[in-house]
Amino acid sequence: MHLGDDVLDRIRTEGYAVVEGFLTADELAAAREGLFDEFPTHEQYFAEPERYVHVVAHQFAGLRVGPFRSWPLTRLAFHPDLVDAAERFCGTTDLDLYKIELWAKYSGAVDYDQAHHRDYGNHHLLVPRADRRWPQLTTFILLSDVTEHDAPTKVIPRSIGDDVPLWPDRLAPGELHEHEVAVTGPAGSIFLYTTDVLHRGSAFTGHPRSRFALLADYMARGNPWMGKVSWPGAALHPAIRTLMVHATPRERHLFGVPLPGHEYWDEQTLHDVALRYPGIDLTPYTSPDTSPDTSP
Ligand SMILES: O=C(O)CCC(=O)C(=O)O
Repeated sequence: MHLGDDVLDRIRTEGYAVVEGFLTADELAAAREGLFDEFPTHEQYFAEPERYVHVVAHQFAGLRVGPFRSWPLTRLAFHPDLVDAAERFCGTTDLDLYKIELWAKYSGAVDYDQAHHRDYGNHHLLVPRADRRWPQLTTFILLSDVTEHDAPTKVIPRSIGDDVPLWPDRLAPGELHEHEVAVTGPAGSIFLYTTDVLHRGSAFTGHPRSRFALLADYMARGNPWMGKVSWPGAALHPAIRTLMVHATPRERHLFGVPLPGHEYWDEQTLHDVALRYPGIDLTPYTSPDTSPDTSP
């Protein structure tokens, strides 16, 4: 679903937006299939929780960095409507997809409750600018229905949160709970927010319950004081091979691969990259004039 300017305006004014029906039913079904290559389904987990203690050993045990084995799951992180929204929000097509994660939570074994915090704490070496220059757009694509009982993210609108000093990046447990809004919605919804916005993970309030989400975070490329994951550091992972073979030049560029027309591409690199990633179509990189415009 196209994310209109009204959605971007809400992110700018309130710090976040929740949009239902972002994914089509087919996109959601295909992604959920891939999700359950990585994590047990609700039914599998609750039938044998003792078999899956590793995914609930602590709050973050159900968090996995992408890309993933499943291409339909991985490609949600650069869904064309998400990339389009991120380009408009960050004011450039020269974007860095700086983190992809999958997060599975299951009720019962672990307390997912958190204090309110701002994500820039571990997405940024410094602090975000108050004038919102160099924004980081962070997102959760819900892969299961999330009600009040399903450990929804809770967010503090900017109208309240902006009065709280940027540092420290987190509040005391319980602080500002009276102002928080629960991010609920059916599977296929998207929650978008920025790294200077107060929010927190919350506990399940029912049992047995589960929550699944794919997280994808964007910023303008070339700002090394911000970021989180190193794609070159993950390059030996088989899922990176799948990504390199299936992605378009535009999609590869979100991970840092030079566009067609870049001086990196010459006879030697075309030959050796083809050896590294059998099946990759490098034809676009042989024709310099196909390079998309990346000006702001
Ligand atoms: O999982 C959530 O709902 C939010 C978690 C969160 O904010 C965090 O771990 O930084």
